Amino acid sequence: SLGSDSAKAERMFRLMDGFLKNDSISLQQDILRHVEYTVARSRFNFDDFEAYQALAHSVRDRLIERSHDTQLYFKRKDPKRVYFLSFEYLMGRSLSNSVINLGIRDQYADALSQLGFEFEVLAEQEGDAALGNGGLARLSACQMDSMATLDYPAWGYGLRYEYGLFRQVILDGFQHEQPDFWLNFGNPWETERVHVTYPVKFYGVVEEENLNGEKCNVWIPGEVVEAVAYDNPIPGYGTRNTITLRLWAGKPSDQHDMEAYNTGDYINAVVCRQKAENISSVLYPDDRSFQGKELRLKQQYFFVSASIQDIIRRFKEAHSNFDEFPEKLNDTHPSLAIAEVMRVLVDKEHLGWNKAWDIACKIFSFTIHAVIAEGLEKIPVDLLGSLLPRHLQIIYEINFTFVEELKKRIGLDYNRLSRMSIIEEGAVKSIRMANLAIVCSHTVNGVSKVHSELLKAKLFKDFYELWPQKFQCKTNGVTQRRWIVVSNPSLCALISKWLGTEAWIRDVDLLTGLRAYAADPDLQQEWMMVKKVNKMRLAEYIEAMSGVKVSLDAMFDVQTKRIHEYKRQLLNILGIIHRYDCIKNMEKSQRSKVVPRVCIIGGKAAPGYEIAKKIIKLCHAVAEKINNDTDVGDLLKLVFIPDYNVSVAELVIPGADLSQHISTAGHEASGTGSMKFLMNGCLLLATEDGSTVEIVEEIGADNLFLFGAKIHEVPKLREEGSPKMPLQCARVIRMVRDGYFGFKDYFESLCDTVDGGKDFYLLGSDFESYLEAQAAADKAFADPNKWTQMSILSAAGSGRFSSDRTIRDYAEKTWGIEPCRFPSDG
Ligand code: AZC
Repeated sequence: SLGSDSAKAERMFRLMDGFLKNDSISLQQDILRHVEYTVARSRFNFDDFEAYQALAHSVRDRLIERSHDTQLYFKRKDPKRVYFLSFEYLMGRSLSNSVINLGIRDQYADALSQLGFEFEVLAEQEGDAALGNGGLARLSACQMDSMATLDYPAWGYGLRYEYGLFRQVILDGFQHEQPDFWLNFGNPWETERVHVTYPVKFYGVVEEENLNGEKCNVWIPGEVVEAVAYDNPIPGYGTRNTITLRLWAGKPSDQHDMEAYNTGDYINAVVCRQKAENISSVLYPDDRSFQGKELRLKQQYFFVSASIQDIIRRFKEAHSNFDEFPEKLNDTHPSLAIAEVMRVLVDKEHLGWNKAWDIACKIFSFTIHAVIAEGLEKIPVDLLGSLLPRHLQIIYEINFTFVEELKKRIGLDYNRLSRMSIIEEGAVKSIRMANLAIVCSHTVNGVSKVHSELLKAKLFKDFYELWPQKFQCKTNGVTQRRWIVVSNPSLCALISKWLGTEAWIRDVDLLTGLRAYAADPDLQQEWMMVKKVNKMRLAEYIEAMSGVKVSLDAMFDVQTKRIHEYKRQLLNILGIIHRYDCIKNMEKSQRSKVVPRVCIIGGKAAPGYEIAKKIIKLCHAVAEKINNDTDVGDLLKLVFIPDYNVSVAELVIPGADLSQHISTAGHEASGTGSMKFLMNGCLLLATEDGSTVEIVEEIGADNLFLFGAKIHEVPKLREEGSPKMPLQCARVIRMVRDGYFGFKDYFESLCDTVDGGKDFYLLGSDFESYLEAQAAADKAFADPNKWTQMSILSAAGSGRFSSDRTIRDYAEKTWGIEPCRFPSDG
C-alpha cells in the first residue's frame, strides 16, 4: 500500500522517526519496563545481570524498529540485493556495538547512572556469540557491520549453533575444552521467527516422473527437518539502516515419522524428532581440514537449503523471473548452494537445465580463504549420494557438461582434465567443492594480493588459465567501529580531537590526516597516555587471570590467534627462551640495557591437533620457569591468556605495543588480526605473508619489523632442511629436549618438528632474522618518541584495511549493487 503513492510514502518515511524516544527519562522508563515485564523482576530490586538483560531488550526494541523500517524500504525500492552465505560468524558481544552504531551510547550511560548502574559494568555481563572458529568467521562479522553502515541491501545467512566454539580451560598448562552453551541465559538480541520455517530434506530416493509429457526428477526424502529462522539485527553506524543476519536452527518436522507413531512406537518416534534438533547443535572446532563427517555435511546443506528457499520466496514476491539475485559464498562451506539452486530451478520451477545453468552462473561469487589444497573441502561421493541423492546427480551432470566443454578448449590432456574435474577419482571418490564453486561462480576472490596471486599460480592454476577474468583480489578488512570505537574509546576520542571530526568512523581514509601530526610532541604525549591506560587495563586482566604482575614500562608483545604450526607460535616461544637464556648469561651490569618485555600469547588449538596442544603446554612450562625466576624479574615475563575470543581481543589489542604475525611465507591467506593491531597503533613484527605486504605498502617498511624468508624462497629452503639450523635455534631446542622446562618426553615430538630433519615451517632458517627483527624492535622501543611516531603512522595508514573498503570493492566490482539508504539521518 505504501508503494501506491510514492510521494506520500516518501513523506511518511521521513516523518516517522520511530516510536521510541532516546532522551534519558524515556530510556530509564524502557529499561525499568523490561526489568518488570521481560525479565520479570521487581523494578525495585534487580541485580547487574538482570539490569543488563533489561538494557539489552530496550536496545533490541530500537533495533527491531529500524530493521522493520529498513526492510520495508528495501521492499519498496526493490534494489538488487546481496545474500551473504557464511557457515561461521564470530559476532562477540552486541551491546556496546549496537548502542554506538545507534548513536545513543552516552544517552544510555546517562540513563543508567541515574538508575545507579554503570554502562561498562553491565556490558561485561554479556557473553560472546562465538559461532565460528577464527579469521574467516570474524571477517564475516566485520563485513556485516560494513554492509549495514554503507547502506547496502544485504542479508546474512548462517547457522544458529547451540554450542559455539568450545571454551578453553587451562589445567596444569594443558588445554581442556568445555562446551560453550551460550544460550543458557537466553539471547536478548535474536528474534525467533516461528512463521519463517522451511522443510529441509535428507536421504531417500530420486524417482523419474512424467509431467505433461516431460520427464522430471522427484526427490522422495527419507527424513525432513524443519529450519526455523532466528533474526539478529545488524545496525549500521550513522544510518538508520539495520540489516539482518538470519541464522537457522533445526526443529522437528511434523511431516516425518507418522509411520512410527501409527505403529505404536511412540517413544522412539519422539527420540527421532529430537534428533532433528541436533543438526544445528554444535560448531565443528577444527579449522584445518574437512573430515567428511555426515553431521557436518548435514549442517551445510541444512543452512544452504533453508537460505535458498528463503531467498527464492522473497525474490518471487517481487519478480517474475530469476535473472537478478546475486549471492556470495564465503568459502567452500556453502558451495552446495549451487547444486541446490539448480535443483530448485530445474525440478521445482521447471526452467530446463540450460536456462537454470545460465542463471546459476550469473548469481554466485566465491571467496576462498584457504591457501593450501588440504584446506579445501572434499566430500566423499558415497556420503553425498546417500544424504543428498538428487544433488549428486546434479553435480555429476554439471561436471559432465563442464568436462565436455573443457575437452573442446584444451583437448585430451587427461592429467589436466582430471585435476580440474569436480569429481576426484581415487581410493575415496570425492566431490571437490572448490572446483564446483569455481565452475559456477562469475568471480573467484582471493583475500589479499599475495593470496590472489597464489591462487592463480598454484592452487587454481588450471582454472586461471581457462578463465583468467574470473579471478579477482579483495583484500580483507576489519571494522573500525568494533576495533577502535568500541574497544578503544580513549584512542577514538583522541583521534576525533586531532582530526577535528568523527567522520573517520564512517570514512576511515580520513585517518591519514594523523600523518601530519605524527611528530607533534603534544599528540605524541597524549598518544602515549592512551596506550598507558590501555596497558593498565590489560595488566589488571593479566593479573586476575594468571596471578602474574607485569610492569607497565615493559614492552607488551602480543601474539593472539588460533594456534597453528604455520602461524609459528613455536617460533615465538623459542625466541622467548633465547631471550631468557641471554639475560641469564649476561653480566649483571649489562642488564640495565635490556628492554623489559611482557610476552603475551593466546589462542585455541583444535581439540584433535596434538602438536598445537603441545605448543600451549610449552608456553605454560616456559612461563612457569621465567615468571618464577626472581633473578630475571621484570626484564621478562610470559603469560598465556586463556580462552581468547572477541571480547578478550577487545581488551588485548588496544594494550599491545608490539604484535607478531609471523607465519611461514605463503601460508597465511590474509590475516586480519594484524589490521586490528595496526588500527590501534600497535607496531607489527611480521613476515612478508598475506596482508602484511599491503600493510608495508601503506605505512612503509620503516614503520614495522619485517623478517624471514620470502614466498619464492620457501621451496628451496625446505629442500635444504635442518642442516641450516642456526646454533642459537639448536641451543634452545636442546634446552627443551633436555627437560629444562620439564615434561621432557612430552615435548619430544614437538622438537622433532623443528630439528627432526624436516622443519617444514622453517623455524630454523628464519630464526636468525627473527632475532634481528626482535632486536630492532627493542632498539626502537628504547626511544619512546620515535616509537610513538611509528605507532601514530601505523594507525594513520590503517584506513585501507577497513572492511568498508573491502565491501565497497565487492559491491562495485563483483556484486553490482548500490546503496539503498533509509531517508533519515540515522
Ligand atoms: C582464514 C585465513 O587463515 C586467514 O588468513 C584470513 O585472514 C581469514 O580466513 C579471512 O579471510 N581462514 C579461516 O579462518 N579458515 C577457516 C576454515 O576457519
